[in-house]
Amino acid sequence: MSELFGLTRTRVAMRHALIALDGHVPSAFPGWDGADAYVLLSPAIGAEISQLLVCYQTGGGTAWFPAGEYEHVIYIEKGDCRVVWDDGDVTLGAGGFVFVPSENVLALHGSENTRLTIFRKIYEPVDNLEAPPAVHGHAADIPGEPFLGNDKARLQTLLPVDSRYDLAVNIFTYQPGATLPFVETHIMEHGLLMLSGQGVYRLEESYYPVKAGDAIWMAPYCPQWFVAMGDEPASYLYYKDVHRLP
Ligand code: UGY
Ligand code: MN
Repeated sequence: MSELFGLTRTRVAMRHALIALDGHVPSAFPGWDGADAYVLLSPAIGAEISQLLVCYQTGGGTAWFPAGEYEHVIYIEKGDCRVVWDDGDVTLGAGGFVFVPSENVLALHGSENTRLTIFRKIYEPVDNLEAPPAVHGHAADIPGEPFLGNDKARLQTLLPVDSRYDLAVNIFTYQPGATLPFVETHIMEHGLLMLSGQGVYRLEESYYPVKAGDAIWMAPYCPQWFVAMGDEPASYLYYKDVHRLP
């Protein structure tokens, strides 16, 4: 229907955006092979960070990033990927994640039909604080903590809670009917990917039906709220900038 009548749930506003699957268009980057990149968020929309969805083609392929001021967090949604950087190497399956510090050449060798999300951010150093080391793990090994006491809304914190890291990447899982307990308004920015289920996201003054596959951008101070709806839990992966003075 969307092709016929020009309809989409995608909405791009000044301080938030909802990017639905039906509008995705791939970018081609030099040296990438067998991997389609969808740049869902970037400074071009007003965000501080970039959020890329990478889908590997038949036979698999390679995505890569040159060394520089950018740090990366990679989360494997489906399939598997060997992640190689200057002095590290890890093979991750679905639910696996890795943080790779800035100043590393990064190569992502994915197998056929692998889908992964990358958060790409300029690292913010702090005087007398050493740079954060690489870290990897699996979401299944990280317990979901009740959010503000609500065991129907659980938060998994993938990266160490350690002020050397200037970003957090979390997974929030809600049972049907569970909500963010209040409308949050905060200085931190979010880039978000709906991993499963569905619900309604409030972004500023608008309420959007959202479902697995959708990406969302919330600029700093974007009022935000969520309710999970339907028969299954809803979960989303999101980025947040942390541990740095304004
Ligand atoms: O960490 C957060 O700010 C989170 N509670 N925000 C959100 O889920 N929109
Ligand atoms: Mn928030």
